Amino acid sequence: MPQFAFAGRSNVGKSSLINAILGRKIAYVSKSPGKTILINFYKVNDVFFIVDLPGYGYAKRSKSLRQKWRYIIENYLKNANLLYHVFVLVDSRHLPMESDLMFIDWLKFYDKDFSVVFTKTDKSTQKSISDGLKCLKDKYGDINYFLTSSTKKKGINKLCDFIVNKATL
Ligand SMILES: Nc1nc2c(ncn2[C@@H]2O[C@H](COP(=O)(O)OP(=O)(O)O)[C@@H](O)[C@H]2O)c(=O)[nH]1
Ligand SMILES: [Mg+2]
Repeated sequence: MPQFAFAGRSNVGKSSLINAILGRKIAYVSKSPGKTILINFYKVNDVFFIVDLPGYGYAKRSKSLRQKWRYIIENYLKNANLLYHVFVLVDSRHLPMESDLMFIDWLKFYDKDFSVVFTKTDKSTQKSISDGLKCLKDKYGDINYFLTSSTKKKGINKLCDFIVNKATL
């Protein structure tokens, strides 16, 4: 079955977004970020998998944990032939960070299709969103992107439609 992966810095709102997409509280919304480095797979209607990649860029994490993270993610990206698309979550209140750009560079290296998902737009401004978008476009050219708020349930349907379309193509 096709897989759709979600990645982003710890605390970016990944678990909340996955829960909003699934319409259920399955992914663990944490108070202390950066603890898990497991890849979670959620099967949706026997049609596709939502893949929850462990959060990156958590500064307080030890070096050995960061190395484990890298090993797990790179192995997954290298071997996941059924990975149709990767959603890279970026907090819409801030500019994309070095770790976001590094992750996108990896996706390009492994030749994976991706979209950027700006999260927490309910707490953001038009200016910071367009600044973030400009930063990404300057580096990667035209990119596919989504604007979402899990709390306000904004942009979730569009994202779901995109996934279902690709999954059933
Ligand atoms: N305002 C706002 N807060 C959010 C949104 N999504 C997540 N959060 C909050 O951001 C924090 C981290 O969320 P979580 O989903 O656990 O992020 P993860 O570490 O990337 O999985 C939590 O306190 C959430 O309540 C959103 O769309 N809007
Ligand atoms: Mg999480």
